[in-house]
Amino acid sequence: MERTYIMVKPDGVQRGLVGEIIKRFEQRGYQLMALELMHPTQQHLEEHYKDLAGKGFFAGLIKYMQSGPVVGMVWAGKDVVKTGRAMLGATNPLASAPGTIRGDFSLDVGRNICHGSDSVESAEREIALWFPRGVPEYKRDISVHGLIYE
Ligand code: DAT
Ligand code: MG
Repeated sequence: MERTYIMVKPDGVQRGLVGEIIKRFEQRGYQLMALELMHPTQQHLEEHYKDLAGKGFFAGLIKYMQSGPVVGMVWAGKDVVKTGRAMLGATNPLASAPGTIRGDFSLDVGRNICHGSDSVESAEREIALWFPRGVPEYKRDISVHGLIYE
């Protein structure tokens, strides 16, 4: 099963949106594989966002991401990377459609409350970074599985 890394950012945690974000992935039919509230170091965040290291907003992004705990999650299921991004909405919340997480709960690109991996490769890299002890698989009850997948 495809996996993605979803993270509630410090603003989302402070605003009490962790449950709301979990709810949306659960009700869509995705399977929760890992979940942890974490206090990442600056170095860890710089590694997570290393592709953006040259950007003017990088320092501000890292500072914001270190302003409080984050909730990291691994979700699994059909096309979860692309669908997870669609559920999050556009990077800039003002361009996010209502009904998306960012489109329903945020306004500024620098306070967009959640992260989602942008490809299967980056998902696996991010899962290894945030859950270095590994993420064990477990089978969902076959009758539940049959109600979600044909
Ligand atoms: P996404 O989080 O949608 O994958 P990204 O990977 O390009 O977007 O950027 C990571 C985060 O960096 C993004 O969620 C918010 C911040 N960011 C991106 N572009 C920005 C900009 N132009 N100004 C300020 N912050 C920005
Ligand atoms: Mg990104």
